[in-house]
Amino acid sequence: METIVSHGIVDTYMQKLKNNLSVDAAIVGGGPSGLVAAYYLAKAGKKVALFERNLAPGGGMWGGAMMFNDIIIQKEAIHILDELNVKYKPYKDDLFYVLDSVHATSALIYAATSAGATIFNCFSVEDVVYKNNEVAGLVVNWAPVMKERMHVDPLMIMSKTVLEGTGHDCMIAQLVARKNKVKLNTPSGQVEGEKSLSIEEGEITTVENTKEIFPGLFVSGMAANGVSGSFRMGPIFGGMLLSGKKAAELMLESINNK
Ligand code: 48F
Repeated sequence: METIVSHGIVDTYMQKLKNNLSVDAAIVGGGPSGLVAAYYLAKAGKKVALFERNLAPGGGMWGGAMMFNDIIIQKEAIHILDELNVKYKPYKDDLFYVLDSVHATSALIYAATSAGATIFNCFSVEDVVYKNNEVAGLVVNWAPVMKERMHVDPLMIMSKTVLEGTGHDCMIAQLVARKNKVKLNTPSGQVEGEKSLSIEEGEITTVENTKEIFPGLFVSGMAANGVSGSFRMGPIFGGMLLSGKKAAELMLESINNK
């Protein structure tokens, strides 16, 4: 019995990993924007692998605001919740809706994986594969290896498109610009850095700033505003969902043209 259990896990896990060494879309970060992008890309029939360094994907969505575990979504993003079968309650004249953040976060994870995306948790993305002046994949390692700063070499995941969805730090965009001394598709050519909180503007610009910032590298969610120098917005998540959907649409176009 013990041997069967161990064999079952090792055999299927290795098969899953081998199947995802070359993908259409590699997503860094399992926050709401990354999860929604994973859902739409997988639904369109693409091979999608999402890498999340924490044990639980979901990023900043689980905790609501100051651990009051409810979040707000505006009506513009409700169609995404309906499609993903996420429950919500109207609030304030049907312009805003309230969601239980634990239900909503687990629903996004369930929707992405049910559509066929594979999530690798406890994986830290430490670099990108850079070929012919394009981002061509990810360099990954076990998150505890990175945390312990162990000197262990990584593995590579090749991908037609990469999504930077790491949230406030936008660490993938930072390292692509710094290490390769290249200009990103931003006003200064570098990561502009996030501004303080302003909900209305931040929610709009997070969708506007969702784009391809370097050949092969797309950006979504809070990282989109961090890269392009716009505002944070706190515990409202409609922009994150709309950004994930837009990222998937842009990536699909790019994948289909390759
Ligand atoms: O920050 P995060 O939730 O991403 P998001 O989709 O959503 C932002 C909102 O949660 C919130 C907000 C709403 O208005 O402002 O902050 O932009 O999730 C980012 C995920 O990326 C993971 C991190 O653990 C988190 O779950 N992550 C960050 N760096 C890496 C990573 C890395 N190098 N490798 C793997 N995962």
